Amino acid sequence: MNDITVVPVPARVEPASGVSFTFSADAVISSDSAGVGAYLASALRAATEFALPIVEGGPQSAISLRLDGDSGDSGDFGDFGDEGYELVVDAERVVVRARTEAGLFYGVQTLLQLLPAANGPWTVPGGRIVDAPRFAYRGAMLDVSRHFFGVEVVERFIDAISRYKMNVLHLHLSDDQGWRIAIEKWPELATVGGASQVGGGAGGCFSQADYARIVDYAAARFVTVVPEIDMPGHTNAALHAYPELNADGVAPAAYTGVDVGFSTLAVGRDVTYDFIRDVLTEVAALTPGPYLHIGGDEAQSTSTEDYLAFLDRVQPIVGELGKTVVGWHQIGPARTVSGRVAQYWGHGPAPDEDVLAAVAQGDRLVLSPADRVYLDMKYTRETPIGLDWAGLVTTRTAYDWDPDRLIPGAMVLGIEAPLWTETVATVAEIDLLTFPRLPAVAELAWSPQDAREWNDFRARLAAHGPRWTLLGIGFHPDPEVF
Ligand code: TNX
Repeated sequence: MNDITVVPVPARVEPASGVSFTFSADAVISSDSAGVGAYLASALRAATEFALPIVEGGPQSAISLRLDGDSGDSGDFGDFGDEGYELVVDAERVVVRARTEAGLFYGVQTLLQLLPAANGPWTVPGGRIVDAPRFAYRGAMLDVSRHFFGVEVVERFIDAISRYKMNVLHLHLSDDQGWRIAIEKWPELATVGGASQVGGGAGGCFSQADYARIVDYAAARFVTVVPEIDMPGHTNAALHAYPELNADGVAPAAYTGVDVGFSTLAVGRDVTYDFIRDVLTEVAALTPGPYLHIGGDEAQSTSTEDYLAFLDRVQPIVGELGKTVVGWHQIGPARTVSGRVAQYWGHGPAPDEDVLAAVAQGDRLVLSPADRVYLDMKYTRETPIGLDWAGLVTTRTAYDWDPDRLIPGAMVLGIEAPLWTETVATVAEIDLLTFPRLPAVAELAWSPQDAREWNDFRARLAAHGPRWTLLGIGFHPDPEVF
């Protein structure tokens, strides 16, 4: 295990030199988790073409996935926590142990990366890994509003993030350019609000069954979906679908440009809150995870007074639905509610006043500094797509910082890399902006700060290029990495 190229780098690696395990065609798998066992078998069968039957228990198993709360002598990992695992490889077998199925899943991701990308012999280096995440919230966001992407594309994105032990998919489901989740009580959100996107294409909208499929697919990979309904700004698609949500009662035209800050729900009308309650009720019912993201960014067409009054009415609705509020950090000055999470997307050295207001109220933070982890920023001036308002973001820029030193006094729940899609219309374009920066953010969110070092990371990351190619994933050949 001396030269392993696992990303995120595990918290602790103890190589057993001269020891290794090689899968043979008659290897079997036993697992205490049917789901994780099946996931591993299907990944390994695809690569090895071995049968790899799943058998009941038994020490003879070549690969054994055990749910086991006792971490033995793993010391500082206690009982492995909610997501930790231990992976032991000796000459006879591979054993993954964890307290939860999520932990087993992460052990399996590590095991898959220890194997060759393609072609046997299927040898795993001997030794022991004990691993657990630094942050509980490790996410990526996909903006399906500016350009709509269907269920298969979202599932492919979930596959990508979960391979790197990320556990949150934030879906930006509404914005000026399109509404992307069907709401039974307000059907024209889908049919009218969903029929547009940047550049004038057809747009689209998830049915509730589509959304449920995404949630299930994510859950099978231990990914929590965080749905975002942005408000009171970024709402032109809803305002276009329903005139009564506008202060003057007149629906604006559909919007297919890329400006921000021009739309607002009518914060003084009661119907606005009926609308929000109906929408959030249906979205909450479809969402098993604890969070509802209510946006709150760039409400430049709402006065400060109206904005604060609006949030005082909306945030409690989220609580009544049994969910926790997440909002962009502009919600900081609004009176907090229990458990609230503010998502920081500022840039530059001085933390902004709004995020400090959130910290002062005891909100937890998800960090998405735009000049570090915005996946929609260009890598270099030559990157054919992407924006540059927060600067250029190389892989090293995304990787080389310490989340605990960004905002004084912050309680950091985790890290999220957002992919806004004003300039992103195809899967190839998603890939180009996502790889290799997403694995950099994943390691930032998972691995202990003192286990991360750019040159070491760069070398490990470079080994993943051929894996992505085999999976049909394109990437930016960042010259500092490859
Ligand atoms: C700012 S980040 C926005 C988005 C844009 C993004 C483009 C945030 C909360 N608001 O509306 O898509 O910049 O980078």
